[in-house]
Amino acid sequence: MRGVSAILPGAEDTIAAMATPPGRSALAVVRMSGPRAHEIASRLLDPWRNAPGASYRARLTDPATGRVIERPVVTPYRAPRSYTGDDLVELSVHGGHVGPARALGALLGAGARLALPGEFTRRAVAAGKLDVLQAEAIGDLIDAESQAMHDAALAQLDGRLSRRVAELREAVLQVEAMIAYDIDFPEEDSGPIDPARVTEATTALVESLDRLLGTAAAGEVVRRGARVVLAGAPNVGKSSLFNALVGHERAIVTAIAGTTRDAIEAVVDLGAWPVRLMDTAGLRESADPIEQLGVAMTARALAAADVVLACGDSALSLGEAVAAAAARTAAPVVPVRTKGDLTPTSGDLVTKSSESSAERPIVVSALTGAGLAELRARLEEMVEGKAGDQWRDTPLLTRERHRAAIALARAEVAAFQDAWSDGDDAVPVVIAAVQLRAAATALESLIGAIDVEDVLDRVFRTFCVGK
Ligand SMILES: Nc1nc2c(ncn2[C@@H]2O[C@H](COP(=O)(O)OP(=O)(O)OP(=O)(O)O)[C@@H](O)[C@H]2O)c(=O)[nH]1
Ligand SMILES: [Mg+2]
Repeated sequence: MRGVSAILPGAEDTIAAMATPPGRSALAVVRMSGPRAHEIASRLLDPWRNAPGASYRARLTDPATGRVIERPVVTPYRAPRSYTGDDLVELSVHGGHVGPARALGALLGAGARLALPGEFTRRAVAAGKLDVLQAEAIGDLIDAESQAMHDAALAQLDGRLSRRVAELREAVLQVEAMIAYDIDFPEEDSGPIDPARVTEATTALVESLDRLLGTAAAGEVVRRGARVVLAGAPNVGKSSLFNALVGHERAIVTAIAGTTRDAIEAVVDLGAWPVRLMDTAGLRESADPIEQLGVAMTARALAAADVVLACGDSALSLGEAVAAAAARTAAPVVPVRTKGDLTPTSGDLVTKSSESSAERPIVVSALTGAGLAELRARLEEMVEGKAGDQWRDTPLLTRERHRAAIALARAEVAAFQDAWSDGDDAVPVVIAAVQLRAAATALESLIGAIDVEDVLDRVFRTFCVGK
């Protein structure tokens, strides 16, 4: 199951790169991997000790001049016990613009080649150290913008999703094995396997695939953040509330109705969740073509929202905002009563006992900050609700590539099931079996158990050099 058997282009090269970004820092890491890594290190480092796992201090010399150019801490790794599976040397040097570049230059001058983006990790995949899902997880760990994404990536690196996909693939293979008799002896009435057992197994398989597909919504929220849209009539204080939630004056605020013309986005962290907060143009009929475009944009933002904050500064405008938002979105709408410092709210906000907490407006003031904590808490709750609560315990589909492969496998298994349950005059079992094979292949492409160069190219294109 593990490993990609393809011979990697340039696999015989010894590659080197900085593993940390350039700039002022206490330390920087330069690494080198490949068949000549130890030989090159032995020529440049004094002393050179090939004792895996033991770091030591050394002098690094310039191959051209023989002069000492750095004082790195050296960590040698011996194949296959390294990140890439090849011989590998890590140099921990002083940070800054010059030292790391000179160290890397020395390695390149002595025969190493500059690594391509993601080439270290790609070698790890080729060596069977990681499967493709785990390699993607490493990219996600680096790119994570929220704790939730980081947690999901760690779980994926741990192999949680890989194991689930492998189990599903195993289940497909089992169904293939069950129908093998019918393929070999099509004349026989029924094989040693009761057809009902095949139906049972495929039904369970479709259910499992559906469950995994069901995590894609949470995965999407985890990856790109929940879209929370502020909407309401002009001048009710949407931009002021937006600024208060973002923490600085991001959007223009004036007493003139129709100030905001564009949808403005800012990312805020809400507990573990990333939230893309969006301020919009006030909803109203307008003859001004610019404002009309803004209102159309608001409508699009509402349609794509995960949660809507319907804002109003009076009971009337709030009611209208809720109705206008609900007409334009399928997302849950939270009523937010703005400018709570101005109007006494007790009169029009007496809550009916029948109102659930989800319907009760949250009273806020962008001016005093009152109610903001409650609003954040409610938002966090709603985002959790959108993402589902099972996501911490089950593997999560965080990429479209994952979702598409599982959806394809599901469609193929379902098509097989249809053909199978149609009985005698149905599609011959040999043909139906092609669908099972396609399902298995879709699952295999996810973990990279088969040669899928284009999949690998796509996965590694976005990596940084040095990973
Ligand atoms: N007293 C008080 N005034 C507020 C509050 N929030 C907003 N305002 C005032 O209300 C007016 C409109 O505020 P904005 O935030 O620009 O309102 P908006 O909903 O974004 O308006 P448009 O962009 O025109 O749709 C400004 O004069 C703000 O100072 C608040 O919490 N308390
Ligand atoms: Mg505004």
